[in-house]
Amino acid sequence: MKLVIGNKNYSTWSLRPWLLMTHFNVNFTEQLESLAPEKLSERLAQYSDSKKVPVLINKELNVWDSLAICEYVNEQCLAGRGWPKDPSQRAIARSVSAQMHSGFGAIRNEMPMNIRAKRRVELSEDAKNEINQMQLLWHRLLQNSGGPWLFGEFSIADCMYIPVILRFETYGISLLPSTKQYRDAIFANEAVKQWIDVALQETEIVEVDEAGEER
Ligand SMILES: N[C@@H](CCC(=O)N[C@@H](CS)C(=O)NCC(=O)O)C(=O)O
Repeated sequence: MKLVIGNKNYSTWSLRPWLLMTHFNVNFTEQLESLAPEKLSERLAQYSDSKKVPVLINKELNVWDSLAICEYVNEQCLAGRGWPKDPSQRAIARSVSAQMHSGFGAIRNEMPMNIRAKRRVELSEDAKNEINQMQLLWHRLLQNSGGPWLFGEFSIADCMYIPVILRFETYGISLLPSTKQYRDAIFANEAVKQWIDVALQETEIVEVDEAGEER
């Protein structure tokens, strides 16, 4: 299996399935497509009509969209271990994952992932509200599960939210005590460390993802 991803410094969507596959030791190779604007659509169109990464290629099958890839990997390689065992918890895990997938637009727009940078941005009220809403969501889930992951064991739900913690790090967002513990679990995770190590070595600059002032 091959996972086509974008630049590790910037590509939150790529990070999600990559983390799932790396954390659970799925056997895969990766191919990096630069997100620089030169011929971007043409380059990405070779993998999927969506012209987006990530794309998972398994023989004749191409699966695009980060959440669909996570679901496919969960079924094909993890025998369901990607989601909580309990059906109710699984339904909630799917709900919060879908919530991240289709929501929190202000966070996404105003705070692009930029792992190697430390920046200050002027946030809108919408973004501030989303940050509070998200931290409250994490707080409730962690209280209910006992941590260290949102549903106790590492799951696809964590893969959806870990990129946000990396954004919070870049833009110096202050964390609730419970989300600090979540942050620490994330930074101690071997798969996360591997991704960050490579992201920090990347030198390519993708202008659209550079936001804010140095801090
Ligand atoms: N909903 C898609 C979004 C993927 C996405 O937007 N990927 C970005 C990179 S992080 C991309 O390919 N951008 C290229 C472009 O928009 O031209 C997913 O979950 O995979």
